[in-house]
Amino acid sequence: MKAQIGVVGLAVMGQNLALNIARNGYSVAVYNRTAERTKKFVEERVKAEKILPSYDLQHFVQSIERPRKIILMVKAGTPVDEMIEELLPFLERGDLLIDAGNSHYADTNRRLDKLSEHGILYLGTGVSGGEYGALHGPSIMPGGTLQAYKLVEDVFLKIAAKTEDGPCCTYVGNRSAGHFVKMVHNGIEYAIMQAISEIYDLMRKVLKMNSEEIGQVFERWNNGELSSFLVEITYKIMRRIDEETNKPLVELILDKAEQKGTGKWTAQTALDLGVPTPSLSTAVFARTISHFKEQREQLSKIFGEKHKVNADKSLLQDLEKSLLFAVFLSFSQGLWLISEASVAYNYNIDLLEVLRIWKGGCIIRAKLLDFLRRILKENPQNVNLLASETAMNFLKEKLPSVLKVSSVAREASLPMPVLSSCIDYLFSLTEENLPANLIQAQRDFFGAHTFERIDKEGTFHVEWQELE
Ligand code: NBP
Repeated sequence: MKAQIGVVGLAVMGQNLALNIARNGYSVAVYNRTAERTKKFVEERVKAEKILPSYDLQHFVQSIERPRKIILMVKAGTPVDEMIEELLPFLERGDLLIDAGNSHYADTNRRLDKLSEHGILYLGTGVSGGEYGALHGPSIMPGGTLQAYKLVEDVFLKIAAKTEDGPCCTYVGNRSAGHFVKMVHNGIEYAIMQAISEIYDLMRKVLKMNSEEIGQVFERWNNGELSSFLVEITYKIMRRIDEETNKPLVELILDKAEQKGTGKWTAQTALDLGVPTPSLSTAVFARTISHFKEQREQLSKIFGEKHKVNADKSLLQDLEKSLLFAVFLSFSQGLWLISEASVAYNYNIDLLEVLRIWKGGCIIRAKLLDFLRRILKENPQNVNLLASETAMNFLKEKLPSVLKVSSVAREASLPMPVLSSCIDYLFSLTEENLPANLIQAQRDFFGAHTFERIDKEGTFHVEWQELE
């Protein structure tokens, strides 16, 4: 008997995805570069599932029915290229490779072109939800040709998370559209995580709340408009007690945030495409700054006392609104980026569908997505959600609270990079006249870069200084 699908790479994601597929009734061939990992997986986790392990790549490929569908769940970067190189001699025209890791979208385009020369189909597929999602239902974002997607549509729809709006999987678009959308998903994830952390910081340092109290607030918020996976895990984190010390574990964790690259790629891409995503980008810098622990320790001594400000728990309702404000603007910046990329790269992405498949399974799933979809439905061509009156009213209603929180944070010398960037983003985009006229004059002064005028057509340059 041949397997209906194959999975290469049996680390956390690959194992759970293979089990998910098998538990949905498919037979799955599995292979991992290091045989030991495959053995352990089969011994410890496989029960009644139809999982066929292989310890030889040729045997693995030949154990899958044609046209073969093979999911790569290996580390992003060169491992994907190396795996493709190794698989290629055993593949036949019409077979399909699915890269389900967090590959850079430019790599996906390159691989797609190379494989198409060999008649091999390729789907760059974003998968979100961590190991739990991979096992119980992730959000799946496949991109490539529709023909390739159709070969695995039934599997993907079955294994994906389900919401009242259907399975959290859709054909995202052409070429690397799936990996692009997953990249921006992660960029938004960085910003929301940072915003939550900023609110937490103010609660503990200014409102002097302990982790248990903070957890209670996040739990309450999770029952309201802020209901989301990231708020849910935050209150659960607040409650976890370290067995050794009997202290809240979060208080014992070193404040250095790691990153694997998708947030940075989002920021780089936004700069390349000229789309403003300040909150997504600043969230990456916030992680970078967190790494300078020693310097921060030294400089905090030089700076002196902080956090002395009068504020009471009535600020909590302002914090809730501030977080909603930041989450909304993080999503809207990410969506604008996807929308511009869709045009620039001919992805043909349906943003409403993207928001629908983010509703379940993925890390940024949130109740707010229904509101975003409502706004987008008012005008599906809208690249910038702020153009909607509904969105603007939502933000303006939150603004007094946001400004209050920002002012308390400033007075306490507490950094809130994402919240601050969201305020400036809103104020900048709603400012008819920005001081960019002065920047243009400065550029022309020292570099003869020219400028346009508001009172007549054309490009102008003046001699600002006498050259000897
Ligand atoms: P890792 O990203 O840690 O990768 C480990 C896997 O890659 C192992 O199976 C390893 O095989 C294999 N591998 C490596 Br490393 N180099 C290889 C090579 N040159 N040839 C073949 N195989 C190679 O695993 P993961 O955390 O399961 O993530 C898999 C993908 O999914 C990544 O792209 C990741 O970014 C993405 N992702 C992860 C999560 C998550 O929560 N972890 C969530 C969403 C997406 P070995 O056993 O022989 O070393």
